[in-house]
Amino acid sequence: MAKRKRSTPISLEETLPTFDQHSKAEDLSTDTAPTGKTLTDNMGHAVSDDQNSLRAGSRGPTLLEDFFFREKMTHFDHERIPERIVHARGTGAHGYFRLDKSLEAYTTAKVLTEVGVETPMFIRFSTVAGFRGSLDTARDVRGFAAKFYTKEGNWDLVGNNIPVFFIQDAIKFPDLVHAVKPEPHNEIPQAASAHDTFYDFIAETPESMHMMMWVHSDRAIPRSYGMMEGFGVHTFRLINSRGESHFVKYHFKPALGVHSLVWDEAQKIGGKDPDFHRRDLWETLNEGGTLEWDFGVQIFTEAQADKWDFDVLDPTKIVPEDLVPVQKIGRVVLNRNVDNFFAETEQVAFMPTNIVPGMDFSNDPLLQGRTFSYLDTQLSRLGSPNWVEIPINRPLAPVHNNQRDGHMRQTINPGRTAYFPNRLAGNLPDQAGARGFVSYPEQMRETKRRARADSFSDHYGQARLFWNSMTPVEKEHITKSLAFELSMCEVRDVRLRMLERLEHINELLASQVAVALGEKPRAAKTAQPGGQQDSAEETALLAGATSPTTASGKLQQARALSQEVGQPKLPKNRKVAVLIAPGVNVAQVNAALDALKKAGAKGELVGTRLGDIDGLNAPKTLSNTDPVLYDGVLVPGGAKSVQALVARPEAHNFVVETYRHAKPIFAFAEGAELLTASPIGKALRNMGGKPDAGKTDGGKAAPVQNLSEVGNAASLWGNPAALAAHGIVVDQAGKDLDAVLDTLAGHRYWGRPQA
Ligand code: HDE
Repeated sequence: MAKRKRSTPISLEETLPTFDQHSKAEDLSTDTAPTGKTLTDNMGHAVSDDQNSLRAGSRGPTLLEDFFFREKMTHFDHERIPERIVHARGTGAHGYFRLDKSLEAYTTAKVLTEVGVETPMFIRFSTVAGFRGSLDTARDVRGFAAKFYTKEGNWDLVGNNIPVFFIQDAIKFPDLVHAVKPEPHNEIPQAASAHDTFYDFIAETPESMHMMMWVHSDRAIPRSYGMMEGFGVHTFRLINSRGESHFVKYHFKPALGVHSLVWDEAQKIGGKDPDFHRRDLWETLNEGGTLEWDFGVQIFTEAQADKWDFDVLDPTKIVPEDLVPVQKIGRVVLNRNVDNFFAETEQVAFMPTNIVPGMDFSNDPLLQGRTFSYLDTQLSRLGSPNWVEIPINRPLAPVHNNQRDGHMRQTINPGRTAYFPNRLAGNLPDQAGARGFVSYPEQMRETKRRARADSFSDHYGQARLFWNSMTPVEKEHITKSLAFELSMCEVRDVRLRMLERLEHINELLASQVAVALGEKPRAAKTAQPGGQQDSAEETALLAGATSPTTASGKLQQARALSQEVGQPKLPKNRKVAVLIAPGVNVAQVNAALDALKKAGAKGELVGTRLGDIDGLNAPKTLSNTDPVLYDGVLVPGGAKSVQALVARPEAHNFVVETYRHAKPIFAFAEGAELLTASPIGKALRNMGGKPDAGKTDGGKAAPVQNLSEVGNAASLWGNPAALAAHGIVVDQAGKDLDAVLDTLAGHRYWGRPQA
């Protein structure tokens, strides 16, 4: 990659031979400092001793003249900048967008019309409520903020992984955020909406009910950033060369499909590895992998929108894909980690006002408010109007204007004119006229007033559409999530007001939550909720629960809302724990690791101790990692190894938790002994059709003497197909790696018998 000199920026001419996916990396390289050999201070003076401050005698006081000490300490004292008021916790990566299909009929924006061009991008993912150091796996909306460094200037699509929002008008945003953030008197709870002030506000804000359905669905606890959808949320405009406007909604569809954690996992991961999502992104890219999305648009005319029974300017509404399909127009690829988290990820600043010619805003009142807030917030967070010069924020397109000075100005503008018009400098830089950004000349004839349109008043119709579109298991997860969060509200009145709201969405939903909260349900028939565990009875009951919709384009169900239906399912970017101890069948382990790697998945060795075990290198131990951090567990054969695992409660925990969280379990040869010896042994034998064959039960493992001959494991080998149907592969020969990969691709096996 060639280093670009900042004095020769990309020109505005049509031929831009150097504009490709590497252009931003080259631009950043001009500010990337190499590690030097000699330690210096910030003025370039070589430092003789960095271990001792200058003292009057070796036991005397430190001297004020120690300019090196003072410089170092002063810099340290000022290392922090204010964290983002929302979306403080996040991480990002570099990549590019390649356009495959031109939108020339709708826009003049080059980024959406020049097929084959790879526009450099930076994407930052985030949670909303937690502080900068909070856990990744909180139940929350995820920010999906994308910066496209286009030839025509930066385009920021500052979106979320949920296509609607809590409120309809930006003026309510400070209230929403105050309500969800830790309560002001005691600063509790961190990164959690499960508290009184949030639901006090939400219960008084019925427009949030559609969003409530999304944030209580599994979408709010993604498995990884690469398994999330991204949405521009608002309706935007595209303007073509004839000056015609079309409405557009933007979508990022993950190549791996949308997949999630389960709530019990998400909570435990918060303690075991609060950097879970950040680490996953970092490791995937570091190991040469990518995160990819199809980039798509829903395009429709104002006339079309006028016929629907919801308002496309209302950000609490989607445009169902059944009404306007998403056209995939290109690919987004993240392929490179940052070099420095602070310089890039912390200092990156997004603004919905960063749009390019050929695009425009709509009158969505939430979007309109955002057009003010982001510049304002960058000024306080980054401290100067010159934040635009920070390498991660500066555009690849050249910048020429008469803005000058201010804190930390980097650019050196020669010449005596800093105004326009300027005959002294030939009126340069000159205005671009029609080639520049021109606002869409929308006709306006309205009365000025503080009011919301009647077309914004249906708050439940699309919440019901979402609810109806869920599979039974997804419905159950929504009821459980609501029951969990509301049960954390200490004020009963808050809980009761929320139940009232939920009744407007679906009676059974509200009733199931009511039962869990110890309140009287409205529905005649309810099921006992199974706590954290899915309950077959509750799932069955909810299967039939639907409500008539409104504001839904007359649809009763909509496509692409359920994440259990129609999503790609691949083993790629999945991680399997491989439990090993001395005596493990090394050939089986190596074959499994190879097969996983070839499929883009990863096997991680979890040993009874760290490091070398029979020539295998275990980077993790049963004690320093946890089943919630993996997508499945593999217990290879090897009598001695399995014997050692059977003696370790943590190994049993791997099997039990993986079972409870509905994830794949693989046992090769004697490895099946760990399954039968664990507390799920009985359930597995029942599943395998040999209820009485096992010798052990309920965690009371009998000492295993000669595993290669004995066969508690044999009790599972009788009917492997029955187990396979539940995502459990017991393979006596230890060779069926295709079965492992297929099962891993299935991700979750809901409805396992309770154990
Ligand atoms: Fe934001 N939002 N927001 N927001 N938002 C910020 O800007 C704001 C909204 C979103 O990774 C802040 O730089 C208002 C919707 C993302 O750096 C702030 C309103 C959507 C990020 C701000 C909204 C978003 C932010 C805080 C109501 C999805 C993280 C720090 C009108 C479409 C960007 C910052 C990053 C960040 C204001 C609502 C997405 C304060 C006033 C709707 C992804 O300016």
